Amino acid sequence: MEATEGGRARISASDVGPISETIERLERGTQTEAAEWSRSNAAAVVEGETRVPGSGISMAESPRVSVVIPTLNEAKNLPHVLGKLPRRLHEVIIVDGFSTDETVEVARFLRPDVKLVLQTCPGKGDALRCGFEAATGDIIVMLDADGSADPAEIPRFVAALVEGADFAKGSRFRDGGGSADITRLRRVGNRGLNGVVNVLFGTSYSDLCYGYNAFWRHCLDEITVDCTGFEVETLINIRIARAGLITTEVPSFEGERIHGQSNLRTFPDGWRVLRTILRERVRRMPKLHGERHDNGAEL
Ligand SMILES: Nc1nc2c(ncn2[C@@H]2O[C@H](COP(=O)(O)OP(=O)(O)OP(=O)(O)O)[C@@H](O)[C@H]2O)c(=O)[nH]1
Ligand SMILES: [Mg+2]
Repeated sequence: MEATEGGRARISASDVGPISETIERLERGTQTEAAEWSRSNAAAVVEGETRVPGSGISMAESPRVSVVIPTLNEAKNLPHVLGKLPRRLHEVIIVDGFSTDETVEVARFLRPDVKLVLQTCPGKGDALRCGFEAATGDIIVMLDADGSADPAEIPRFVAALVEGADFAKGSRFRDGGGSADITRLRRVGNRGLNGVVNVLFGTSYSDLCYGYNAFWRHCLDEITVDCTGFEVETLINIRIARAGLITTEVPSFEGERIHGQSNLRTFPDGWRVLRTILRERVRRMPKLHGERHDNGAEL
């Protein structure tokens, strides 16, 4: 493996040995199994298929699904995430740029077909913006890389879109969802901010600040991401609602981050979310449309 100026190693074919050792060093036991699973899964992308539950369609036929995964020092978690991705995805996009661990090398090793995007500014919002720009699928799935979001739920999000939603919004607080990760303080903050959005924008969201969502690519026209940080989900949710697009909430279970620590800072980032809500409220937008919810409620 050859070192680059930034101290980051660059992978080449002859590096499979060292990277393999890295994977094993990173994670022994079950994690190594996950890495194995991931490598075979990458090959199966060509051969296997995943059916979209209830829709009778194959993800191999239509639609093409792009998964956008922002990463900041997630080398140890990536085997868990990439190893559980459904087969027959159109593309997997990792957006990095500021990791100081071997995130990029591990991603390339586990998933040789990964599309690697280097973000231009720090922050999850900027990473998603870059990932959306690079995505070429019909459906775009936003997935965290910390191991908390279960990639096996992707077909459920796709099914919600195939069944008529423009935006499939993950929710930890719908029946069937849950979280082992959210702290009491963040739960209270999320509920409060969620309530403010529902009042100001006439929505009936149940989980404002959740990173697991999917949408048809035409939604990109409405959700131009022009923020850099963790307020990005709030911005997207508000713009989707204001554009009058149909949202279905998909129950989702958030596990614990497997390795490392959250990059979210409760108070500064909570403040950024609140500022975003207020800014969006006064922003001149096209006329508000009533938006149908899956259960007929207005969003
Ligand atoms: N590329 C990139 N990814 C980031 C950045 N900050 C966070 N991420 C990624 O975004 C995802 C969520 O970040 P976490 O640190 O787990 O934060 P969290 O507490 O789960 O916050 P939420 O995802 O908003 O609920 C993880 O995959 C991170 O690696 C960043 O600056 N750049
Ligand atoms: Mg997290």
